[in-house]
Amino acid sequence: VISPELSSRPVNTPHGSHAAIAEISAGLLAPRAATSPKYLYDGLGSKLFEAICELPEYYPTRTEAAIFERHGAGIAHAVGTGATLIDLGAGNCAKAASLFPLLRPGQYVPVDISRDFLNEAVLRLRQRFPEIEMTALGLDFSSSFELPSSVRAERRVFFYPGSSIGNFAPHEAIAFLRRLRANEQGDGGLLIGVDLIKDGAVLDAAYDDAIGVTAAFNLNMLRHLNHLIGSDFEVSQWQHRAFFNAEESRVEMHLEAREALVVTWPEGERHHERRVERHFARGERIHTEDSYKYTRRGFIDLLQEAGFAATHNWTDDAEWFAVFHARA
Ligand code: AVJ
Repeated sequence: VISPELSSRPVNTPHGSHAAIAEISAGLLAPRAATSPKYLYDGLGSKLFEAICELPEYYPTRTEAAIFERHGAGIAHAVGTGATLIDLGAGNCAKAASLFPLLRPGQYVPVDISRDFLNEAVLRLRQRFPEIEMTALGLDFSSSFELPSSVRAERRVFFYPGSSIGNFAPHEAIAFLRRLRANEQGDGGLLIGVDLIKDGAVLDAAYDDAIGVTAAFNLNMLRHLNHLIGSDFEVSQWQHRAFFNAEESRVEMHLEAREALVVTWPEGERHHERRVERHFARGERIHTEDSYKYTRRGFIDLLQEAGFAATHNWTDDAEWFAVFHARA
């Protein structure tokens, strides 16, 4: 299912790639420890995120689905049928699949860092839609990516739902969208879901739900890091924190040390026996995710900065979420 040139990328350790290990290690050693939110998504993390999308507090998934439901005809008219639909962060592919009857893509290209999870989803999807050519790509598209030649060049429409764009700071989002525009080659487009600024209490609850699914999702990153870099995080020593930071217009997620503690991991490939030590004071945090929120006007401006000209957008009655379509 995963194209061979991408599935055989070098992974030289039993755990993560060297680049990932170096990135994680540097982030943990920084004075304000931080990790990339992409490490939230191992197999269990992807399942916990699916569960988050079912929570009453987590409004983005269902609000976005309602927008697609209500404005489907207008959205399909803007996007056009027969496109090469490139689904960034496809996960279980459910969102794109619900649009297939409307958009009738010529080729479907789901891309996700959680490769095995994606593979399973695509196996099921092929049985439901045998008429659609599917090319699954198990890769991390956040830094840089080149689409293999198996992805059709004509009418590339990038589908980036769920406000995943919120994981980028605005200047990074502009750079990322510029790259998409370059890959899209002029005759395609971008269909993107964006979470809007709203009452802080609604945002706080969405990222700190009553039954603790988001807490489990955040804490699971520690297990994933232990697997990737051989660290010895003890999950019970950490606590989930999430809150809306209005000045920065973002929800922040952190893991907070419940007590003074030490985490260690192997120094590098040549020094398996030497371990790096990172001391955390009680209350000290690891910043694990930012989720930026926009106004509709603010996101149109951002799309224009990224070089997109014609844009349409659709929203729900409460204006909690918006879907944008943009062309070069
Ligand atoms: C997948 C990045 C859109 O920011 O809302 C959900 C991830 N984090 N709950 C988001 C997430 C905590 C989600 N994105």
